[in-house]
Amino acid sequence: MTSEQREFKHFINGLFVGSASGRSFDNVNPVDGTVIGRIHEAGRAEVDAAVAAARAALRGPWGRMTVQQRTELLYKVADEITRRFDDFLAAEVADTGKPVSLASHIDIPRGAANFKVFADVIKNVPTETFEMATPDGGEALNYALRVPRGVIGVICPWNLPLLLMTWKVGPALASGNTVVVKPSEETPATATLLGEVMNAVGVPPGVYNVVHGLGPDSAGAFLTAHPDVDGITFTGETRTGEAIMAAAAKGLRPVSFELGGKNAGLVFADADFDAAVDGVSRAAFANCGQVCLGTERVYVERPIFDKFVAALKARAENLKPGAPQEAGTGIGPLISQEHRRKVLSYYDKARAEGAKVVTGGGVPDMPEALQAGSWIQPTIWTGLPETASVVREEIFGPCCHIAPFDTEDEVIRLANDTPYGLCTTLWTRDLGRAHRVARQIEVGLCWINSWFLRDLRTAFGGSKQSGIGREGGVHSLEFYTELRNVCIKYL
Ligand code: NAD
Ligand code: 6OD
Repeated sequence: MTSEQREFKHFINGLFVGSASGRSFDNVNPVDGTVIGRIHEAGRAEVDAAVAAARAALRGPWGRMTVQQRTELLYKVADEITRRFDDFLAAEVADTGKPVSLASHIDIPRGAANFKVFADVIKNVPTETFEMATPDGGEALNYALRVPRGVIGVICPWNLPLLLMTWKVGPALASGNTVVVKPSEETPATATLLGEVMNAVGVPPGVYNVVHGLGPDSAGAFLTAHPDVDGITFTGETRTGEAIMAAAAKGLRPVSFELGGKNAGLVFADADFDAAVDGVSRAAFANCGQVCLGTERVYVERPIFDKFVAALKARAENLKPGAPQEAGTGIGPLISQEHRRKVLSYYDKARAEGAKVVTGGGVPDMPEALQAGSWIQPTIWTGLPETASVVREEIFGPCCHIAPFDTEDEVIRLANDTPYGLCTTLWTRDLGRAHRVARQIEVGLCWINSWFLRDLRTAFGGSKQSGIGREGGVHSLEFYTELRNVCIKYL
């Protein structure tokens, strides 16, 4: 990537534009702490311009396209992401520091797939039709038209930047909306690159817009409070969701929220032991623990508790921290020094609250060239009460607390004792138990003998404070479209 490409401008109405205020901030590589770019910070002027462009595009050629024409364009978007796979990979890895092996298998392919999946969904979704009798003895036909909601504000986090952004932009555009995306301030690159893709394949100007900046008093807040935004879809922290919901209340704009979690992994003594260790290890440590679906609370049935703790410890200690491109790198850095300070504060709290530190608990020794990166050790604790802060609060780092349990009822109660409700993983060979427990766990997603395995046509979202609404397959259309009832009287 050239140095010029690492000046991140906004993408508004098909053009890359800087901020009128001249304000910008650093783009930092979490691997070694170097500044690798400048990010323009949008003020109200840029947000206004992006929303105006999105509104105009709705009324322009985009709004007049047939579903067939729109979906053909989205297929081209997916193909162009795939053609520029290496550019997207380099951009994502530079921003996040995640291992190339991870980004090349998950983030970039899913970024492309999200456009194809939702193009197919929108082509195949039926709407209802009813014939009705009329009071004068005649008949009328009622049918539903599925229409786009309008201009959608898309606010994204930094942990899976392209994947989570396209997970929203894909269905939004497939449904005929236009979007203004506010990527995380930590990860501007792939959203910007997607602007080039949109232009290359002929998506009309104004359909896809990007404004960079921070949250409060910056691009995020300006966008979510903008009166001409018709709906807001957001992935991020629960507390940020509260602020966005307050902003959306003015003008009664609907929201779709994917929020935080404190997910439990339940390991029964009859589980396939190696599969459970492997699954919990991935759920706790993949992407350096920065996955909303990750497991930070593990409950293991007492007869296999000690053996499980030892096996997970071995897995954690086997994860080699290293540069993203190095073969054998098992874990990357956290996204930033600021996030590392937060995670390390929980490592301190765990000790202060009396945890036994099974492994980790600090910062790894790194070669000199990488010492300014935000590296952290995968960490396992045992011995804490359920009231401890690291057992209750989302940390979003490569860490988990493991506690023993004795009965099915007990572990269901423990798993549900949280204000969050995103997901659970359940490890057992007993099919009856699997169904029984899945029914009683208060979450949006329950994995049995697996993790992060999902058909994109299925519903995704969280219960309780982990989200509002569901996205995925046709479920996304509940937010991105409205049904207009048309009633025509036969004459
Ligand atoms: P965050 O809430 O700090 O930031 C997310 C986005 O919101 C960023 O773009 C940020 O600039 C913006 N923002 C912040 N304050 C805002 C405001 N007042 N108004 C408008 N926009 C604002 O989250 P993060 O740190 O980027 O991501 C980590 C969090 O995201 C974790 O809590 C994690 O669980 C959650 N997450 C959830 C899911 C899910 O599917 N449920 C997926 C990924 C991440
Ligand atoms: O796979 C998905 O569609 C999805 N929304 C994953 C979320 C991961 C959270 O970090």
